[in-house]
Amino acid sequence: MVVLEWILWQFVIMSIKLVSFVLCPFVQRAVIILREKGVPHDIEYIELDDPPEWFRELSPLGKVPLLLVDEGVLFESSVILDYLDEVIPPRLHPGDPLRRAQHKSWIEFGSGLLMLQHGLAMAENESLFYEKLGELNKNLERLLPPLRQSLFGDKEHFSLVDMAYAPFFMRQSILATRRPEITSSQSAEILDWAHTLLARPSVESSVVPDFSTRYMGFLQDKGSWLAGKTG
Ligand SMILES: N[C@@H](CCC(=O)N[C@@H](CS)C(=O)NCC(=O)O)C(=O)O
Repeated sequence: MVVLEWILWQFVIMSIKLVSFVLCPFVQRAVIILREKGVPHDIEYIELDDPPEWFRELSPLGKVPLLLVDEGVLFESSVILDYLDEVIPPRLHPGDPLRRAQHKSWIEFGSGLLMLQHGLAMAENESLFYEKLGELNKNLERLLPPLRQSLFGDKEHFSLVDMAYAPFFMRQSILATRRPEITSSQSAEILDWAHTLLARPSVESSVVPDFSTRYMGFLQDKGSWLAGKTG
């Protein structure tokens, strides 16, 4: 049944293009679901510092990701995840409405964590860096009750929450190559979840091969204390 639905879907949706900035964690969420579901797609990379005119016209918020589905334009990574999950079997979001809504809530929380992480990575001096690390770690602890209650983080079932958090954990591990306390200060449950997500093929292949170098180079150019620390 799932295979039949998938074949029918191929005839219904003709083309999918993802508009991306190469370092964007929100775009990465969309790449992961496209890979998980085996959906043929094109990716068009743009520079956010100097976006093309067609992007300015299409993107109401001026942000990536955009998902172009035939003539339709989708924006906001969580909406893109929902859409692709709805139209391409198998469904990964929980069937139970309350649980599904809880997953959506935690995806929103994950977006907030990505913004905190960006603030940490961009901190221009040591004291600001440690202030931001404290704030991020305090928020990360909020993940412990739902993880302990198995609301998400099930190793046997990859979920949209997993897809939403994998880009965050990938950046945590890269940043920790410069400041190991970024990950060593995290709880074992969170590290265990991160480890599982980062080993997933769809996650490993969701960024360009030289992603770490590009990410660190971007931070250096922006004057990040962490990225400049060891030269
Ligand atoms: N809430 C949005 C966030 C997307 C976002 O912040 N994208 C960044 C790049 S990672 C962007 O396009 N920034 C351009 C800008 O703010 O001008 C989502 O989940 O898709």
